Amino acid sequence: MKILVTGGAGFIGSNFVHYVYRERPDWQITVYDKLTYAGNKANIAGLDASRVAFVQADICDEKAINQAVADCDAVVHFAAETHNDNSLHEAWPFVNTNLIGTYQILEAVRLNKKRLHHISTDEVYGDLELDDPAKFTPETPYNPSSPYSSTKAGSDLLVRAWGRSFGVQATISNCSNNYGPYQHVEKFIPRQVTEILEGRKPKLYGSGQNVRDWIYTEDHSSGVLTILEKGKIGETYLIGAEGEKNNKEVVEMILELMGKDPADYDHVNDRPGHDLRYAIDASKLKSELGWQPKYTDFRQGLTDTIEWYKQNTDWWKPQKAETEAKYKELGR
Ligand code: NAD
Ligand code: TDX
Repeated sequence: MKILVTGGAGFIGSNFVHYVYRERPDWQITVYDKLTYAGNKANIAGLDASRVAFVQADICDEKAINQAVADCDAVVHFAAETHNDNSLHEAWPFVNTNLIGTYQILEAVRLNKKRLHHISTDEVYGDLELDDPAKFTPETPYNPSSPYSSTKAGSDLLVRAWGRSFGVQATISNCSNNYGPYQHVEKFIPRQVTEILEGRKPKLYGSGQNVRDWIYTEDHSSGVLTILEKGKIGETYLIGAEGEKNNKEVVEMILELMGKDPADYDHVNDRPGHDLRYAIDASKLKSELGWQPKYTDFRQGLTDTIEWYKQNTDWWKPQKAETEAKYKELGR
């Protein structure tokens, strides 16, 4: 088996590469990544070059993606612009990569008759009220809020249409908020941990009542591998680990685990259009494909993640000042 992993030098993509490298020792992996500000070759350093190849290219580059797809058995498509705050500031890279890039991948898998697994997000479903007993299911209507989530929703719809109209052999997964090693410091948990490590206070948007459904990234990887191997073509699976927490609780837990006063954080400007709550019902993936998350102790996962950022300052320091300068411009 030879897989092409787009966005394999980013946070979730690189964790997936490490996972497959370990779990499927006879597979060949090609990482295809443009290395935007969010991509880092160091994320996949130390892997045997006879098993893991790297191509630096853009998924919007028709010729390059076609060549790479022709040379593999299956594509796992992680590459995307992924940060909501950036999408509110400048939407074009999101429209370009998430929509046009996914279109180019669909055309390449159609021409070369390859299997595709498309990675998406729970944000395509919009948000839930805090007291809503319902969670997102594969039947929930799409209702995205931000330029980021609307372009991810559009990419999912392209995949569905290419499946129905052209017989492209594709599956889709929509996962909840990931955390773990190699996550860019622009995202919520790494931002707070590294703010504390640099001697500043965590920054909570608005009241902090917004709920995210946290999953340790290795559980996302095992879900994706399960769908790639056992998923039914044309189906959508939701991946989540029943990890609902509001942002205030998470900030307080980070402070406590780092030996600080849990009340010692700043309230900053809220994100415009800020989704209130996400929650995933992953029962289809569990009952039909037998998947189960392993890392469901959030406190332990957070402890390990904090430790990783403490041990890997060389990895995150180069991104930190520029990221905070961008936030300063946005008043967040
Ligand atoms: P990330 O921003 O950390 O990494 C994205 C990667 O894609 C980077 O390596 C970047 O260089 C690459 N990339 C961006 N544009 C590209 C292009 N035009 N051509 C080639 N490569 C390009 O993202 P992430 O958080 O790891 O997310 C990966 C995927 O998972 C995305 O599709 C995202 O929508 C989805 N997802 C993320 C989460 C989450 O919590 N982070 C949750 C659910 C789904
Ligand atoms: O400094 C912050 N303070 C804060 O309160 C930051 C950066 C965020 N937040 C809040 C906003 C959200 O409610 O924390 C929550 C999580 O924020 P992000 O890490 O930006 O994630 P989110 O917007 O929920 O989207 C994430 O999950 C779904 C990923 O970035 C997406 O790529 C994924 O699709």
